[in-house]
Amino acid sequence: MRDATPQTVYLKDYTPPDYLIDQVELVFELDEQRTLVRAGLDVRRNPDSRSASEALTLFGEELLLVGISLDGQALAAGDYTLSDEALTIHRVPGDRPFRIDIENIIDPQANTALEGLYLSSSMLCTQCEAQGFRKITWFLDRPDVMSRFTTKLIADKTQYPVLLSNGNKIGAGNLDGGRHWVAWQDPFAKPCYLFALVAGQLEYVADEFTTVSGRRIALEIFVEAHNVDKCGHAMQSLKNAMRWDEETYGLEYDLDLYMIVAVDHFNMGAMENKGLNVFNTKFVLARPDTATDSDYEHIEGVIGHEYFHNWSGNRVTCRDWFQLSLKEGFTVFRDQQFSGDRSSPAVKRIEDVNMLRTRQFAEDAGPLAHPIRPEAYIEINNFYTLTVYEKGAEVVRMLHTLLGAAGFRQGCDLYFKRHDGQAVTCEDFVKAMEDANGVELTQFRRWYSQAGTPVLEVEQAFDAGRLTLTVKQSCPPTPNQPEKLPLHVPIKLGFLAADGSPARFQYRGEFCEEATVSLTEAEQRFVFESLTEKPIVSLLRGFSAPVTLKIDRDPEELAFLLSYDSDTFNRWEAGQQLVSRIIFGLIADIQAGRTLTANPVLTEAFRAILADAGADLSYRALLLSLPDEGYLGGQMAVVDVEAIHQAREFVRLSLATALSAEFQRVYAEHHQDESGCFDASAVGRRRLKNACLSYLTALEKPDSYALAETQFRSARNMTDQIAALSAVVNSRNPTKADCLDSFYRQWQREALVVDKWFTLQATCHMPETFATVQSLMQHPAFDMKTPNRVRSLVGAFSQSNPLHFHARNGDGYRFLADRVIELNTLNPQIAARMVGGFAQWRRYDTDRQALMTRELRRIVETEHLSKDVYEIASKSLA
Ligand code: B3K
Ligand code: ZN
Repeated sequence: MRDATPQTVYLKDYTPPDYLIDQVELVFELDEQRTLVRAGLDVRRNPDSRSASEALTLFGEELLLVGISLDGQALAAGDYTLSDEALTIHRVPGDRPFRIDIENIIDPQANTALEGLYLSSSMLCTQCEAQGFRKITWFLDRPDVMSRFTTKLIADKTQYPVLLSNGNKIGAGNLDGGRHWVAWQDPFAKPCYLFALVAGQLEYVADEFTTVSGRRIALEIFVEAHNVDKCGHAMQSLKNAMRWDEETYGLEYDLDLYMIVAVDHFNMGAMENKGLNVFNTKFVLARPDTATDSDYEHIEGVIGHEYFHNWSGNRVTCRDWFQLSLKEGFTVFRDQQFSGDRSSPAVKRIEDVNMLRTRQFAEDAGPLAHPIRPEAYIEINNFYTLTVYEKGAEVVRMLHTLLGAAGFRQGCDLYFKRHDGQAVTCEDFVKAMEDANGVELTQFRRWYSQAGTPVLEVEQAFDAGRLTLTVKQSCPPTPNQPEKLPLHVPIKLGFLAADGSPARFQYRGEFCEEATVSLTEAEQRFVFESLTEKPIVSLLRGFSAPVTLKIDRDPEELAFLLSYDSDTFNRWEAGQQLVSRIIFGLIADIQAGRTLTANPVLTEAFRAILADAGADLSYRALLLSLPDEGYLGGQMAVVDVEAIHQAREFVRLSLATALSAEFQRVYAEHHQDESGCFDASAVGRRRLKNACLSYLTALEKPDSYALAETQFRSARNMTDQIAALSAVVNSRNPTKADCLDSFYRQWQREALVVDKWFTLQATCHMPETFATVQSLMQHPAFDMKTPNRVRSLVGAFSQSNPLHFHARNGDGYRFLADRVIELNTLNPQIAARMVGGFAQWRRYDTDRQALMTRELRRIVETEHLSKDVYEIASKSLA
């Protein structure tokens, strides 16, 4: 049990800060176990304060106080009160600015939560978002307090030759005892969550970027010496992002220096600290032989994301943490646009929607559902969710769809101009969109406050050249929101003629081939005229809204759309619907004990895809992909993990059997060594070929074993090597143990590749997987203090291996609960993420429900439970 019930924070309770801190002068005497922090704060009463109190309360946790003074006068013990979470000075001047000086000690080595100042390998680094600065010193740790920071770092020169902080370097020098100092100044006022420092033995790769107005910006990427050869792609990605933001949003970089530091121990992907991004190594390091094509894309995406935050997040920041989606949803939308422009917009959109529907829709349908602007939290770190990020991005995308690219850009221009240097709200963002476009978005605002995934049910009627679509919208109840109001939903649509060509139609008097209609009522009719024949409708093109679409279609109609829809998203979607429908039929057969038979409509559709010589090979690989087991489970009233797996494997095997010659031909046609080549066609060839390999593996035949083993042994790039190893591991290939062993020996010094080795085994569908996972926990390379490693084994098993995690005997559940309890004391944020594996317990049969809730209760009853774990576990049970 927790020691005390943790408090809930509510959006409705927001009040402006009573004090502001204009300037901060920080001095750090850095040491692994005993870092001394001196903070000088220039404080004044906030003219907008609503309180009459004379006290000043600063947040602080896990700090050892050395001394405190007000305007140079040391305070006595009776002048202030110290608690576990705050320092309150009873009386401070209300009528004039004053100065607070604090001295305190922190222990970075003991900090395994990786929040505040901590040790990663041998370097010191910080993570302050959301509320980590209070673990460095006492402060008004809230995003609406923005200050100018000056930071002086003092450390041993041999152990910490590189000393970095935000902004520009303003001085450096040597001190006695082998120590040195470096001072930094950030000219931009910022909330303390954007503060950062890094100290260590780091090498760096340098480049430069000339901005549109001709300013030269120094770019530096800092890594440990053995990683210097893996920074090229990150640097190029940074330059691409800088140019793209100028061209697409007219936004230019503002400091003279942009630094990125890659660290091994990091709770999430990366952090946008002003001028000094700190990154998980996973999103920086890449070399063709160590990183896959997807890794290359993710690196570019995350580098872009953090860079784009410089405007959407840093120059204009959030008033409070309930507004998180203001910066995250918007910035995810920006990074999605960027990645689409850099590769294939069609493929990028499908990948994003696939993830949203598989994972965010599940969150929206479960006990942790919340609106993109939540109304209450216990631990804000638990709200860095798929809903706030990915659904948040969909909401911004809908504004883009409704206002058009030009209108959206005008709205953004106004938003940045109006709010530069301010801490604002989601409301301010929508208001800027309205004002810049002269439109009214009252109903649209409900997307910010209403949780849950809306369902659209569509019926069609055709008569004398006129098609009527009747659309009903509803939204299932979510925690604390039993009733839902109709939302403003943009529906992009088009029609196909019998020969597959686009059918022209008239909508509201205008002739067109595609239209975006606005659904605003609970039930609404849309009429389309001047059609020469009854068309096939293509609805929700590009996935124009984050909703579940229900429309009656037979398999032939889906196959038709899969062949002809000109909308790349809907073409892929038709294939997914077709396969899903067949899989659900097979699941019913399995549950009723009937024999399974292959579906000829699907075989012929896949034959056509394999025969197609279309240019975008990555897209073709996606057309061949089967819906994820998690996505299929999300559509079942009671998830039957075994039947889903069996049915999906049956489809894979039947397709492989019926089309083995085609799969072999396409494989051979595209299998060539193009290591180091990352243009769209080389990446596409690898994707398509490896998709074929995966089907051929299902045949469990000596020649497919040989094909996988040969590719594994001869591969010179990680994409091909890991795809082949996956084929070997997910089959009865006799060389499995040997391949796994040789892969480990080859890559044991590359942490990120070793992570892949763990993940591959944790997500394997073969029967021995759980025993393997248990023995991997004892592997010398496994470490509970390294989040990437925990995610690669514990996270991968519990979140990406439904078949084995949900094993009937409950072993998987007990395993996860044990890990959560272990992590709770080491790293609450990571522990809370892992509890997520239980959140969907209501979706399973009663036996599994009982097993999962037992483990959740065991977690809730653990002594010294962190706020993070308590919130997720108790809300999951509620
Ligand atoms: N803003 C950070 C996330 C911080 C998470 C704190 N628990 C990374 C990002 O979204 O860019
Ligand atoms: Zn972000």
